[in-house]
Amino acid sequence: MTTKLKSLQDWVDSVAKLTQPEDIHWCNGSEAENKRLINQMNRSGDLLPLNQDHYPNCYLHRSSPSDVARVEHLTYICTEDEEQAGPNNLWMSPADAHAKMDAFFDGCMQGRTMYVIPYCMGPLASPYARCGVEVTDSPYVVANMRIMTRMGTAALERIESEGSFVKGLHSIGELDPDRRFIMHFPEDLLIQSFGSGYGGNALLGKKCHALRIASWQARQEGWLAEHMLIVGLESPEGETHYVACAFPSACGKTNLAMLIPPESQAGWKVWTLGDDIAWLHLDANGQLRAINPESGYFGVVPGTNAKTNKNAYDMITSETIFTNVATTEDNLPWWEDKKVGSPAFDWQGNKYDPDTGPAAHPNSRFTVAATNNPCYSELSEAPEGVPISALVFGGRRKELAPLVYEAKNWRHGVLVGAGVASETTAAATGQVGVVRRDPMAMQPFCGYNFADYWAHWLSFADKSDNLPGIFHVNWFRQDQNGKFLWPGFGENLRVLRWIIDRCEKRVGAKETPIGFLPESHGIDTQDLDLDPAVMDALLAVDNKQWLDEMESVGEYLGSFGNRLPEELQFEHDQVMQELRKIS
Ligand code: SAT
Ligand code: MN
Repeated sequence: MTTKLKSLQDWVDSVAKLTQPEDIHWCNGSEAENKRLINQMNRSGDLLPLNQDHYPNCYLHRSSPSDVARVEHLTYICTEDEEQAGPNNLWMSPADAHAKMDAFFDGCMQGRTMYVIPYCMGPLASPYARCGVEVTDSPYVVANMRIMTRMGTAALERIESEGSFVKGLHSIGELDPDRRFIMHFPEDLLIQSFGSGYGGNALLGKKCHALRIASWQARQEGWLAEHMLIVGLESPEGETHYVACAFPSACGKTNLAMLIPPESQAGWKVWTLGDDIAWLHLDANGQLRAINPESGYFGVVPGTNAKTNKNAYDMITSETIFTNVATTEDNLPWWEDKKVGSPAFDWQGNKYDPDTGPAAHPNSRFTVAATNNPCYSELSEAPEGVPISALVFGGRRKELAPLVYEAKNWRHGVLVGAGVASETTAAATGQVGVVRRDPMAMQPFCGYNFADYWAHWLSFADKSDNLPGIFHVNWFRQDQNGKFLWPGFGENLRVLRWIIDRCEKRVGAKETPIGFLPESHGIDTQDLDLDPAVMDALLAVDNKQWLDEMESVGEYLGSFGNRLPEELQFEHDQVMQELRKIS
């Protein structure tokens, strides 16, 4: 197979000339092609079949031990003007980056097959979808891209009719951390990734395209590409509201997207549209609508059990690629907090020894089709997406941030999003558990200067008077002994119900300098064994602490210099003034 689109054929030819593969395979996305690849990977050891009686069509991939997470310190935005990338990104000039990458790619696919993967991010019939082509020498990437995107012939047809696409060149190279870079050239809609086979570094449709490149395109075209799950909440009366929530990696987006209403919330239903990325557009009526550009989940495995997320637990018992989990004597996948079985081999395939750390890697992952999810929403395929009632920001904060609060208006909401901070997780290499600024949960993913990104967000206030409410939640507040104050998981529905009630103007709220908080009985705590004093603690706003926090937010915003939108500075000044008034 080849293509009738000359620009695509020329690009593939030039890549082949540089990388010198033994052969070239254009992926059509068919079942037969997938079977062939899986069989081939079973022979090469890239994939190990798991116990097929209990986990039919499930496979395990073991990464190279130093290739288990995104590498933010090796991820660059390469624009002609450094200011375009902003202080939130590492920057390299396109000329320097090309020189470096060309040297890496030179001859790197000798003896290997080069796979050409045409893919579509978003429903194939959606005007909001965007296409790309990833060229890779990793069959594991092909198998994952087939689950995570609409990949193959139909995508190629759309590309050929549109004539434009994002180019992604990927090679695992030698999986050497010292010869690894993830480069983005947003001005050329180009991604180049070398030396890693892992998730966000290698599945280029995901973070590289659907967030870094797409956020750049979205600014030019007037929409938003965000690190958000999309979930539909259907009330017992049959009314469904859709919310989109931005949390940093490994902070429970997949769990929230697949939430199971607890018994006390009988009659509620939850429908998943996406667990990681949302593309948001204003429609002709000024209604913000969301599509999920992905078609599968690349979720964190540890912690998934029949209690925390039964939907996910059941979903990953078939047709799933596991990466870096442990295995039992019976060759079942195993991970920390699975609650059944015990590990015989760790994620590297060594005999399990508790002294060497967890059996499954803390960032071990499952890749599974969205349609495997028991609460998959059919509207995931709707070309026009779903209407969004609320946008929710959040992070992992032991203290300070209350369980939930609502921004005073859109512009203040942009400040709330810009001020998000969270404790770091195992999703990226580096220290875990340190608080860092993660505006809109986009710190690792915004493809341009945050100052311009906030200006773009602010500009929506002029485009519609029908924008969703903006909220902030924190499921992770702890007491002095490190115990979580809020039960989380399914019980988070109680907080989402308050959010919907606010959007529908059905409940009052308490005004504070940081925004609107629930009144004392605003959140339904019936049947929840929660001391009222704990609820008070969860909804407390400590003025002194918040003054310190907002000062630190101010310093952070200040680091963007005179590019920072005045309106954002104004919102910040307003909150500071109100906090000072009370203190
Ligand atoms: O590795 S990924 O970027 O795909 C997952 C994540 O960090 O959210
Ligand atoms: Mn993510």
